[in-house]
Amino acid sequence: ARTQDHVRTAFHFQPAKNWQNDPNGPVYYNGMYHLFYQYNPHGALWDVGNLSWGHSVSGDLVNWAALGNALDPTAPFDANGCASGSVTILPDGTPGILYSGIDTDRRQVQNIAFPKNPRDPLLREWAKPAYNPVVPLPADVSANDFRDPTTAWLGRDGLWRFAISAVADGVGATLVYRSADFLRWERRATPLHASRDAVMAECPDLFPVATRGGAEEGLDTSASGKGVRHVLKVSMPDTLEDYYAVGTYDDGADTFTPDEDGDYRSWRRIDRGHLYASKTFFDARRSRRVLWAWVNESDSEADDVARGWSGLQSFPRALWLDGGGKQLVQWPVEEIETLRTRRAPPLEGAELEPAGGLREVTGIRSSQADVDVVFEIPSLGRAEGLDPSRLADPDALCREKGASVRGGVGPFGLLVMASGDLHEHTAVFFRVFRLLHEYAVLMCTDLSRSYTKADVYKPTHGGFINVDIEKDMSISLRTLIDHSIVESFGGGGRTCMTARVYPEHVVTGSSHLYVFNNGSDAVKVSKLEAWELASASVNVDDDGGLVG
Ligand code: DQQ
Repeated sequence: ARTQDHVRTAFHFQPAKNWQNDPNGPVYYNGMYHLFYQYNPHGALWDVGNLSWGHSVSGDLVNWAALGNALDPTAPFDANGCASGSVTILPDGTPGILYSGIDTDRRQVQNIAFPKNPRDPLLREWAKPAYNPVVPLPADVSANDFRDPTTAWLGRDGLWRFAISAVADGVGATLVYRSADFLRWERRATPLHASRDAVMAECPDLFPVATRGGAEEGLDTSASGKGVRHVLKVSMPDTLEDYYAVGTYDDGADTFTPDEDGDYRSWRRIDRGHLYASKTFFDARRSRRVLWAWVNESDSEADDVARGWSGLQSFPRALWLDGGGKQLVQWPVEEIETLRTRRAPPLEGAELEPAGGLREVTGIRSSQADVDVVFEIPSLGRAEGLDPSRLADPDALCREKGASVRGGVGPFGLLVMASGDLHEHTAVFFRVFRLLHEYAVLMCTDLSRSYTKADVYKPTHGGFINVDIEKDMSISLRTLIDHSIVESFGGGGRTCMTARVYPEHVVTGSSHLYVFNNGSDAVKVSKLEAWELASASVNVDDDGGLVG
């Protein structure tokens, strides 16, 4: 039976126990989805010297069966850790792992691995050829700053490329290597992208997106030509945030040119909350690009050790380029609907009165739920004014104007993982501001009342949503609630916000779900679908025990 661990999730990917971080080598192969991940098989804390690649398979991206580790730090070229990397399907159908090893001299080098038995549909065992590393540490790159090779792609010249994070001669860069046979690689003279802004832009990901009017389809990593743009994404270790830019990839020079100027940190965010080291793959079964990302803990290491595990993966998201061609849109993969059990009685048409409107969403276990709600606003007349300079820091604005601070249009939204007395609750809400000639829609996740436990990191997440509020006069919100993680998708997935919560009321009672309105105008709930989600089978063996 599931241990009474109130932090453990019901439908997010996590190993049965121990530490996990980055998603590695996600791939759809032979009718099954594989997820590898940075794994410490010996405990609940990160220990780079003991990093293995954990490995699970799934038929639906929701239920997962744990397999043995795919890579362990056993060879001279990875003795001090098997760090992050990717999987590429070669023309003959063989999957190849490209990963960073920390070798016996603690240098970061790039290695290759192939399935020991290519006929094993589960790809349980992987062989690491003795000729590794296939890319040793270059002379101008520091030993600690050369890692995270991407899935490789083919240029129109039929040559392979992969991108990799490096600091070369003091410049944070994303380098490109090229090969005819996937074994012998040569570095391109110029980086894919370089910036003095970043000391080390980790976990790069370069992928194509379709430009046809916000087409939701995904493209194979090697796609190029008409109707294709590219996205370069990087992870910045100092702020633990993922950034991306839409731009043009030139497969002649192997360069990426972002549409919008500026250094990495001025790029757009994959998620305005707590999410890092994201990696996408092309899901050929459903022709979609799917994103995984690591969501670490906000509580103390002591708590993690006591629980025996640390780290979640975000729920897999399909992602595509929005109609305007400027930003990505992300949405939970539709397979999540297979977990929907009870549905809350409809609240459509409910009016939330101003200054304290509150309606409970009943009839479901709201600690594992999927909520899809649309708020309709009657008028923008009372929208608070905002100095345009404040657009630069939505987090600060959300901190300053939390869910309990009365507003004009908003705050309105959801209270999730709430105790019956509201002593603990996490607010996910919107506030509409009037600028000089237009309006801005701010989305916040306010954790200040999420849990009463002291000495725990309680950030406030904020982000503006790129929607035309004057045209729509409504704002949509989809929120996945799963015990200690709350993932929100505002504006149809234009602004995403992931939060970790550790409420204590769950020990003695159940959680509650509300819609609320602290604005000066009434707000109407024009749509609300709230489903209880069943627990998925995630890395548990058939008798429901948790396998290590
Ligand atoms: N985590 C891995 C590195 C990567 C970092 C090691 C990002 O390869 O750069 O666990 O979280």
